[in-house]
Amino acid sequence: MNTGYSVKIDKDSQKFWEDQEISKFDLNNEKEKLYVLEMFSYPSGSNLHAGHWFNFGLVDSYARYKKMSGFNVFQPMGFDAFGLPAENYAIKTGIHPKDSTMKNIDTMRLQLKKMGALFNFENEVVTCTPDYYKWTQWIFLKLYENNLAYRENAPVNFCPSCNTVLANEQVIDNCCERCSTEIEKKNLTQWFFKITNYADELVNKLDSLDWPDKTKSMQKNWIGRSFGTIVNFSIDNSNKNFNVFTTRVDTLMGVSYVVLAPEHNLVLEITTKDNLNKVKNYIEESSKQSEIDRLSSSREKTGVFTGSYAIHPITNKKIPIWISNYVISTYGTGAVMAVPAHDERDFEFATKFNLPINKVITNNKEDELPMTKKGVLINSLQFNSLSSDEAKDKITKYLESIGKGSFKTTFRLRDWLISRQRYWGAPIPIVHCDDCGIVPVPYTSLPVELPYNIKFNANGKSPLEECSEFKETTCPKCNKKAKRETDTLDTFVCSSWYYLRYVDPKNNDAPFDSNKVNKMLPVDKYVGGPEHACMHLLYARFITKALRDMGYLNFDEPFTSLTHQGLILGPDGFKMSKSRGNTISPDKYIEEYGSDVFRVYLMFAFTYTEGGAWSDDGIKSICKFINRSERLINKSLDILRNKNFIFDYDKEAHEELLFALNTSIKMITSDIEQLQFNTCIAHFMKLTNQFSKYLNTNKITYDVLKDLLLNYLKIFAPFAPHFSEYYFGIVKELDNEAKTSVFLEEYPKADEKYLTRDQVEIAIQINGKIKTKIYVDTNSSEEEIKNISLSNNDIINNITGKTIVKVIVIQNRLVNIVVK
Ligand code: ANZ
Ligand code: ZN
Repeated sequence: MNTGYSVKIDKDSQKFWEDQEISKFDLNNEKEKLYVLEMFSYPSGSNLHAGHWFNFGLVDSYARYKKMSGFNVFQPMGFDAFGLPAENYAIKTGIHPKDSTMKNIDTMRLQLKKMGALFNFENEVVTCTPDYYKWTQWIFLKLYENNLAYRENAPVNFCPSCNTVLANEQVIDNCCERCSTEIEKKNLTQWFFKITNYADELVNKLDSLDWPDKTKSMQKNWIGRSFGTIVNFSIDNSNKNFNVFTTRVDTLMGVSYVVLAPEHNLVLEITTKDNLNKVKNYIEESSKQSEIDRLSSSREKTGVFTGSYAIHPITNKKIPIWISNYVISTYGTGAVMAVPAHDERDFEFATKFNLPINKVITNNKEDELPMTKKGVLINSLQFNSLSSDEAKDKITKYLESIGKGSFKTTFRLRDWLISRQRYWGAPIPIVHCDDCGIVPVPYTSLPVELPYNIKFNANGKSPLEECSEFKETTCPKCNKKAKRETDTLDTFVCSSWYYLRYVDPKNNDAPFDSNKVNKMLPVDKYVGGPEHACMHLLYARFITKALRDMGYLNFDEPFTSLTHQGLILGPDGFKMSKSRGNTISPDKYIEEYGSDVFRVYLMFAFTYTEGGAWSDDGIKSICKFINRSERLINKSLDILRNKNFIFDYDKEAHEELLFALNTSIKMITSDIEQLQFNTCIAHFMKLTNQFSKYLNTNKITYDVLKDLLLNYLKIFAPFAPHFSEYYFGIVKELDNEAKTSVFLEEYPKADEKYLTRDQVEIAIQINGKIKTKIYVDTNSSEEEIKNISLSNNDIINNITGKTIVKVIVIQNRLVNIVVK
């Protein structure tokens, strides 16, 4: 009976899993929990493509393996459903974002189900539904209550094409992350989350995470912590003073000028009359440049002298104050002390404007920097013999003692800008009252629902701003007429806590039950794209820590282990996208070959963390492999059914097989932990060959073969779930056992005792005559071989009563025992 693996098997297995509730998650299960999570996706109009399959399907194999290894696996799925694309689509087509989004979700959900993954759909969350965003708003209010949300007028990034502000994290090379339009700086009143309160912990805890090093270092650099010193300079002939931030206070004695950012609030006050025009023009000019531009090292340094001087806090010497665009106003204190012999930017600037170049000595020797060759040595004897760190410490403490400085840690990270002037997002639950000011919407009035009837237009204003039904309200405090906040929340706020809601998605009284969440979290294996390093992954960590500090959570980090899947590109080498027309739909492959062939092909053809350009070159050979495996299974089944077939048990062949089987298990279980699916499949192919070689020996017993077949199917089950489930059922029928799922079986464990098969046959002679043969490990020592030989029963029988004169061991060949 050879049915041939087909779509029918896919359907049967899926139905079986559904009937048996194989994916059903029970929080109270005694087994150790394992939370496997794939970053949820945006329900876009295009169907699931090969890339989604690569991401979701392969992680499902890992989850299935973990389930078989004894874990209570939780693998939920949901949709990140708010966002600009649906709104832009509405402007273009008139189709309401809610309608298009919900329709897309329905399609995607169906496609995900067809994948046959063990997702916990009962725990699904959809971020654009009021029963979810009610709690997103609740989180906003909690942050507000705890001084972690605030409103401020600030220069922000504005994308003229998306017509909305962007968080710093959404600006890439001064362009909008989404549409690549160059951003503009605008002064606007916006809402922020105080992520900077957590900057220190966000850096410190990174080390404890099992995340790709590159991602950790990207996040670390983004947070950009610097340990340094604040130094206070007073201004000559004035009662004013200013601070600089430096990470090299050990070079303080070499300062030859100071630079303020053009936006620094002292600039106009201290500029002398003769320099005022020049300075004003310069300020005007730099306001047009982007930060990125200004910080770029290749950019020629420009600047102007203010005419004023600062007083060095230790030497009391006068040093000129310049302004330059290489100093940015939003970092440190917006002012720097310049030490051209030790800092390249300062050196370039000093050379261009003919400013003095001084150098200092630490460790009794000069820096090896090329600039120091030009510098004039400043003798600061009290610090010369110290190391750079000792000098920093000593100088800062001295400055502290004279009230001129202090230790200071500075971060590059800015607060998270969370308000967006768009419709399709969770409304910010705030009311503006003329009398009471900013009034939070009471918790009992949540959710603040998005109105459905709305006009979409591209005039740059938020549709909510023009919707009086939504905007006009009463003040929760004084009951007078008031206006709702019309900004909505950045969708990254929605996705910063969805992994918590999954555990308790139907809770109507709270975003989640803390007990449940504390039991299931943190996520044990998180899988998603590397592009989230400085956005989602940072925001989610912040929200977790903030909720922890409010007492809702008892863990510090949401995702202990993270893997980035590679990207499956279109055949043209570009990212798959509908507009490029290079998406690969899995459907036709699944119909032609079955979903497991497609899954195994993705595993085998690409490295999970690397991905690559799509090609279906090898899919036929994977199909052939599955057919071969199937023939092997069917041949075994035939042999097993035909019970009176006479087999002659061969211990040696059996041992060889056990070695092959256990080595495969060992390799596969270690590789799948690393999500190295391609090598898992390679090991399994090898096992298939050995199995079939073994079957051809015809030296086999019923029990050995049945056991082997069951193990073979269990090993393959996570990788080819439908196929293995089907044949597992058939093997069970042999002895009229009830059909149970292979996924309720324990994943085979490698038995160490079969793992040392690199053995050689050695003849044991007594006085030159062969008495018996034994197997020993190839790497056994002479002493070991001697001991094994002498404890062999045959040999003992032959030598009892005799005296051993000597034992000659010829490694890997023979042992000769000389007796008399
Ligand atoms: C004197 C000095 C001497 C510096 C030296 C460096 C080397 P990180 O590590 O990125 O924190 N700096 C401070 N504020 C700045 C601003 N707003 N715009 C541009 N540059 C600024 O860099 C800290 C160093 O960057 C500080 O230490 C300061 O220059 C400069 F041999 O002070 B340093
Ligand atoms: Zn009021």
